[in-house]
Amino acid sequence: MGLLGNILGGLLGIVATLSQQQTNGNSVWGTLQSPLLPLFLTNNPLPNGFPWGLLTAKANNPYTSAPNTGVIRAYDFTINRGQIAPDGYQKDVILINGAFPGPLIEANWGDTFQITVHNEISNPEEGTSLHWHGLLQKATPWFDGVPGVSECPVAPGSSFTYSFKADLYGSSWYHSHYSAQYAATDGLFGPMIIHGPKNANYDIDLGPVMLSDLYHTEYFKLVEASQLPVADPNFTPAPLSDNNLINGKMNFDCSTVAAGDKTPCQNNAGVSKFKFTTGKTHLLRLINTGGEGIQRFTIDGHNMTVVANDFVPLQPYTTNVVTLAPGQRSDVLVTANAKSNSAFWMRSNISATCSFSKQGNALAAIYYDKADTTKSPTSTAQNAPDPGNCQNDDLSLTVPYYSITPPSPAVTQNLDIANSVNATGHFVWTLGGNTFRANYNQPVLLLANQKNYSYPAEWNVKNYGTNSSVRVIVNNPGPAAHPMHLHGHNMEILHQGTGNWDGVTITNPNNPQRRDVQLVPPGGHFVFQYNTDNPGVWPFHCHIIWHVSGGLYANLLEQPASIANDVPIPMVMGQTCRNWATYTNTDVVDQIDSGV
Ligand SMILES: *[C@@H]1O[C@H](CO)[C@@H](O)[C@H](O)[C@H]1NC(C)=O
Ligand SMILES: *[C@@H]1O[C@H](CO)[C@@H](O)[C@H](O)[C@H]1NC(C)=O
Ligand SMILES: *[C@@H]1O[C@H](CO)[C@@H](O)[C@H](O)[C@H]1NC(C)=O
Ligand SMILES: *[C@@H]1O[C@H](CO)[C@@H](O)[C@H](O)[C@H]1NC(C)=O
Ligand SMILES: *[C@@H]1O[C@H](CO)[C@@H](O)[C@H](O)[C@H]1NC(C)=O
Ligand SMILES: [Cu+2]
Repeated sequence: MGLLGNILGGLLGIVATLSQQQTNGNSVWGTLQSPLLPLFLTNNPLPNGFPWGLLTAKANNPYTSAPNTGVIRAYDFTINRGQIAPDGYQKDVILINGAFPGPLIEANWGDTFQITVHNEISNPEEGTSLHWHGLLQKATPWFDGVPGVSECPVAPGSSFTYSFKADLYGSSWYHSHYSAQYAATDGLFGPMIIHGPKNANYDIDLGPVMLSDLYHTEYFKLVEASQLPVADPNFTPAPLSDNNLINGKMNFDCSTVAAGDKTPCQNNAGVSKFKFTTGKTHLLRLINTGGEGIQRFTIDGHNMTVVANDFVPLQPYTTNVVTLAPGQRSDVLVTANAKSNSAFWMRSNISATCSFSKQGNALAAIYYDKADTTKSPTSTAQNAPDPGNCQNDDLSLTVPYYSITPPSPAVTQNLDIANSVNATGHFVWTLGGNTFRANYNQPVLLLANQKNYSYPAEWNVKNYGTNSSVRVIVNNPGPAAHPMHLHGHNMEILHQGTGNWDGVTITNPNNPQRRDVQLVPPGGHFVFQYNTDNPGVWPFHCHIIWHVSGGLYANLLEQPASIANDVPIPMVMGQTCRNWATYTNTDVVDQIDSGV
């Protein structure tokens, strides 16, 4: 009958056979004890209502209006190795404060995050670095968290404090940007929520709903296999994920474990549970925190109103399925309009045509107030067949709530996606003609700060000088979809579709969709634009771990003279590099991939 049949048929009960500590360590995500948001307004009420005062999502430009609240949101992260069994199959992980998924960081728009990271990864030791996905990091490009680009990695045994403004509002996540540490559910990620003006009304903020593919093998081994010469029989460019998780939980069918694999495995480890209040409208913050899988999210018996994509509030629209590639988010509103004793399945399926997975269908249970939480829901799935085109919702549907018309661009360039086999027989991805490889000891931004703008080709730096705006055309003739992520900006997505761009057509030219990750379909293209108001070195890369490990990455250098002249560099950046240099003097770092 298979895993899903057993769960859906109620044969495997909804009562977990493992404790929350065994599956997720110190995390409470996915349990009925998980708190509603915001957490801090109850702990730490603000004196005069909301700190953004009279600013609204409709009238105020989010890129220039962030208040300066003076409030610091401080968090302390200790990172070390551990062992948990998120789906019942025990695996080695790297955890933040012992929790998988990691702890929430939460702020009001205009607050300052201050996050101290203690790298206690040992046996073996590894560097690390954390990226705060989707924030602009204006005037703080040093704290973007990309090793070999904005910082040296945080050396084992060292600590580093990231300090940056919550400059946009909405739902996002933080994750390690060191090699593929965040993914394969080695664990290094968690939710980042910033409260700001609303563009739609709701009653209850249910918080993050993190969707992630799970790999039972540790990232290091998988990345190693993806970086072997193509002729090597063990070369695996795209390993299959083993399972799919909602808030770090799902059941696994241990009878499918390979013969000879003696890893402890427990059936029916437990799925995530959510509470709905009858008659109320709930905000769910959907985040694809996975490494490869494109998720198709539905809730049985309920439609969803999409109110934001990434950090961009939208003119609300209704759908029964939301598609999210790694790195992407959607805020959705769901009204609990069924009977008060009802229960429904929440589902997230990894697209079978666009991604690589063995068991891609995740389930979680939603219980209305009077429902029996010890019983499985018996609801029927939405009729939402996968179109198999590996595309986000049509750009004509996704209209930003705050309107911005892009100017005629100062410069237009192609950064096309391709792959090849290099001189030593390795498979590499290229973006704009080059494959990328970081040098952990020489962050590009720190050199730019010293007015050094000549770099090795493998750092793939595109220098846009003082151009006031940049338009980038990304043609993707190959057979894979790529979720392309730009740091430091929201991209204005001018067009996406199949074939190459016609060079003319723009969807909603007066107010195109903006977001920080956009899917480019196989055999297709997308075109984006941004204004260069943020001096820095901004990564532009695919968010699929195997692809970015294989070099599908470029550095977009913006207003280089201003980096050197206008953006004061904290001295701690130099100290971090000295710590890393000291560490690498005595320990050889096995950089098995692009490094990011
Ligand atoms: C979802 O929306 C569609 C289209 O508006 C509508 O036909 C359908 O009845 C809605 N379903 C639910 C459960 O509200
Ligand atoms: C997800 O998978 C389930 C089980 O195969 C199926 O019933 C459902 O229709 C799928 N949903 C989507 C959105 O593909
Ligand atoms: C080819 O790519 C692999 C993997 O990135 C790298 O280790 C190797 O040095 C590259 N070979 C050449 C000749 O650049
Ligand atoms: C700039 O940095 C590169 C990479 O480290 C180095 O090779 C080059 O010599 C530097 N140029 C100057 C002028 O210092
Ligand atoms: C604009 O960008 C192009 C492409 O990188 C570059 O060649 C040119 O020098 C830039 N122009 C200015 C004024 O910086
Ligand atoms: Cu990719």
